[in-house]
Amino acid sequence: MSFLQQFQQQGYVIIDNAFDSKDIKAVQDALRKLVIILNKHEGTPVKIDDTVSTDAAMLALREKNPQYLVHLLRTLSRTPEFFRLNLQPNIMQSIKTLLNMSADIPLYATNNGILLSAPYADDDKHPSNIHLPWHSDLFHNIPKSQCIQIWAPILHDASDEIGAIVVCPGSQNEAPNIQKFDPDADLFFHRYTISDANASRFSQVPLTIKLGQCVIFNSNIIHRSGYNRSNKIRCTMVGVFHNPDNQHFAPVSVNYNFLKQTPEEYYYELTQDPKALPYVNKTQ
Ligand SMILES: O=C(O)CCC(=O)C(=O)O
Ligand SMILES: [Fe+2]
Repeated sequence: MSFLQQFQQQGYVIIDNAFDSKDIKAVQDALRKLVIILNKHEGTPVKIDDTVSTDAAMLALREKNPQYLVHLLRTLSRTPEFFRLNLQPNIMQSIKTLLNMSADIPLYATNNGILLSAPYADDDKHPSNIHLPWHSDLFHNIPKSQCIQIWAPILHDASDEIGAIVVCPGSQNEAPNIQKFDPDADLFFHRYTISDANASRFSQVPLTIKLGQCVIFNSNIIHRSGYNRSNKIRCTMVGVFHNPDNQHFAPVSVNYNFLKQTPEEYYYELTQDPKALPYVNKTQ
């Protein structure tokens, strides 16, 4: 079966040697440096020397405050080291081939970032512990856009133990009809989900891929996070790429959520202007 046929039938393909190993190492080194910097600004730092793995350091910081992992994943997601890895030319080329785009049309990227998942705990719904239930990304996307997603591990191989992404091959045409909408669900953990009963009508395949491999998948395919049963942090790179040469395409604007102080709070701190008071203590 050709690359294109597999994508059309199964809804995903796995690319071998998708990344330059130097580029993966650069992201891993950047993550470690960011952990050390974050720890330096913590009032009572944890011990991080050469004998302490990046996982152990992240878990120790998370123990103090789960929000530290959110700080880390958001910071790493906007580093040049991450962008270089996320936008590897050969992955971009494969995406254009799968979207039947000519090479000179630029792709448009959304949702590009890093997800961190601590060892799985049933009751933990903090964004430092991403564990997504069965879903497709049809409604977490620019409506009707012609697009495609990537997924790759960047710290450890995506083993069964650490929780490889699980997909339902061939489900990409069914997913639009079976989404459940929960307006109260945290957007981070998906507002549109698919029931276990619907997912179990398909085979469920964990994509246990190695560091250096990358999955490209149809946004409509039914998938979920794997359970992280290890004592490590699962670190995943994701991204969605759109064909802008499509009548339904429209770019998005992004609202920033400020993790510490908001600009209005800072303005109030400096000026005590009462007009800004209603906006104080709104930090998410
Ligand atoms: O990495 C994960 O756990 C899930 C990622 C996912 O659902 C996605 O990339 O669309
Ligand atoms: Fe997803």
